[in-house]
Amino acid sequence: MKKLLVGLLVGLLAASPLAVASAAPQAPAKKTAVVIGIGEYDGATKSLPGSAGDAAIIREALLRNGWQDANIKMLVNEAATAANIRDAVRWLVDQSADDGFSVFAYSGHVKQQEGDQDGDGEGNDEFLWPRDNSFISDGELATSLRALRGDAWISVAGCESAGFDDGVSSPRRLFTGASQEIEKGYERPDWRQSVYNGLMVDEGFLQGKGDVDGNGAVSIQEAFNHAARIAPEMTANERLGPQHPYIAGGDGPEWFLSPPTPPGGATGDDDGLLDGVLDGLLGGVL
Ligand SMILES: [Ca+2]
Ligand SMILES: [Ca+2]
Ligand SMILES: [Ca+2]
Repeated sequence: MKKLLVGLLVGLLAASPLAVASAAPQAPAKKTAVVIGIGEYDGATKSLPGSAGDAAIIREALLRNGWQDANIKMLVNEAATAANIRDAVRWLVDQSADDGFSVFAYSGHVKQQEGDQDGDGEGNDEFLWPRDNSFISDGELATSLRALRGDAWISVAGCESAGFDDGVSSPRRLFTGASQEIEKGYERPDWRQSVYNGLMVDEGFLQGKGDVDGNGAVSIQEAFNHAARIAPEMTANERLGPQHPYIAGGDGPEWFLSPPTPPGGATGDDDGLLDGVLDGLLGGVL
């Protein structure tokens, strides 16, 4: 049975490009990302030792989980102007698809101001702090991110991170952040990373320390829980108080950057074989 299937598929695929398209029941989901890390600013704005490092480890985690380099837009330091950030968010929304997975990750300063500057009814507004010191409000960012189609993971590493979840989190949009809206977020200069991303992405994902259930795959929630457990005690003695990472949205118990192989393996049944063969062949052809 298995040999017959393979032979049939190879015949179909060789026939014509049209046959390839119609023979594929599901193309691999499109995965796109915007990763922003701002440690060096124009003017007198204080440098941050961890933001560029945050961007690098997030990129590494995405690459290890099937994101293509060409589909990860990196805006680090010099490149992270307000105009470029707005362009990148627009690009992310344009690229998003109902069956796709988008990631928006920010690491940098956050500005908080009273007085409902962006007119969304909040007493306090938070702003992304681009390297050219031209701020982007939480209201503007939330409006853009709410237009994302498909699944999305939004991650903010900064002070008052949770303040950016203004209707962003939803069943298909998982929002995580370094701190509650009334808290600061901290850096680990010795790691060249923030506390939050150092724990969540470097330790949680890349070093595998988040894999609490031991199934060999680290879910976003597992990596987050690793950070949420350790960050408050790591920052307990900070003058402005500890940080407690924030999470909201995302239907179901666990989200994976790339889903783990189901028990029994991908070749455990004929359906699995079919998908595996098609993915493999199409990967080579396209
Ligand atoms: Ca606002
Ligand atoms: Ca807000
Ligand atoms: Ca796991």
